[in-house]
Amino acid sequence: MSFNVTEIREDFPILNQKIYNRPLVYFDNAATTQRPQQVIDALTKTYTEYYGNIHRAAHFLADKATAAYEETREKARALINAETREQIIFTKGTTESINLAAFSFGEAFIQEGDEIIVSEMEHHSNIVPWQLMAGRKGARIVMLPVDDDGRLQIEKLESLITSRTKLITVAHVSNVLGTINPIKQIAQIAHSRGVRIFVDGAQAVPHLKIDVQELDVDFYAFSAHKMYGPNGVGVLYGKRELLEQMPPYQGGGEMISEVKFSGTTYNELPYKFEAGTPNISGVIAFGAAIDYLQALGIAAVSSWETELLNYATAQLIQIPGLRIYGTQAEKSGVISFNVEGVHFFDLGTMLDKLGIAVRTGHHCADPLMDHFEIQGTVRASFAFYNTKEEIDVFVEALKKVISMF
Ligand code: C6P
Repeated sequence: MSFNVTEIREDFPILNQKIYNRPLVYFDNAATTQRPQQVIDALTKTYTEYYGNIHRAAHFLADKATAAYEETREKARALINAETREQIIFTKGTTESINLAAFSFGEAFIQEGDEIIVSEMEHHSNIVPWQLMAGRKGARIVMLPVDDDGRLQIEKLESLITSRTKLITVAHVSNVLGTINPIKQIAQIAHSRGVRIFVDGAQAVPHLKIDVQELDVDFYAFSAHKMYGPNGVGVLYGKRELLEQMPPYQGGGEMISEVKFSGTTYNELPYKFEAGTPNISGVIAFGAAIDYLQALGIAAVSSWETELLNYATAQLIQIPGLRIYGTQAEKSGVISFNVEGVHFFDLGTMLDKLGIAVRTGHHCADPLMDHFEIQGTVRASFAFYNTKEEIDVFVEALKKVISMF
């Protein structure tokens, strides 16, 4: 083990409690992670010491809040190795980042009859905004399929690209299958045909080292609440030449340069895309979450989570009638499964009564459910604060629940 999980868990007060009289086992980290005391303290400190509206006022509190807010922008830039801080746009989460990109990219670059390729394993957040944009612009959505291991059929990508294809959008890591997609390879194929690539990194940034320049992606989106930070904060990264050509997504304060009734000019990047008072304390506390992750080291986090994934998978595949969805080798710490003869919802409810938090249902990925011809799954998803002992408790509980049906 590359780091001390017992010590790490002491930073997460919420983990140290009993649910229905049993120690909490929190395996719903793909939905949202828990926050360390350092993030909670950063939030409290903002409200108790230097809260003021940013970028606007000439007083001490506002100046200090502005500096702390902009410091997080630099931390987010460094985390994903973006070229400049102006390419980091704060949003309220991955969903808003995708809606922003779909709207503004669509306005700038999509014409009637154009095509957008969307992978079959996408979360609804990375499907619906593109459908809305396609509806407005008269464009067409084309699907890139997965195979039965939950692997994207990259070999089909070349033939799906036509002279009308403008963008391909794909998750870096699937929230259902855990599949890690070969983003660099997809970007190379896309760029060789003059197509842009958008990457939904919601399930990747908390678990993998991300370098947007090395991956050579055009856009990258992620959420703070899935990486030990506050909810209501997210990031959209974009290549500067694209962001500069794209019109604002929302109008309001701070995104303008000058407003006249005869016409308005817009602020420079990134403020052009940050209308209104943002989640000031949330962004500042997000900085503390990035510091926390960086101090642990993403490589150490990744390797511990892979150990947990392998440990859990080895035990689960022994259970008769249990099928795991998502079996390709390159996988992050997410296990979706069903057990023959038992409804996923019943499994999840009974596990909850034993103190174990998992997610059940379609995981906001209906097209993927259709691919596997299922209504939903049970999903266990791991974070660096999880332990092998918790996996043992989970597997024992699961066997007990199955035996009751
Ligand atoms: N997936 C899950 O349980 P927001 O809600 O905007 O922070 O993230 C949306 C989103 C986008 N893409 C992927 C790949 C995601 O996993 C999610 C959120 C959660 O799987 C909640 S549905």
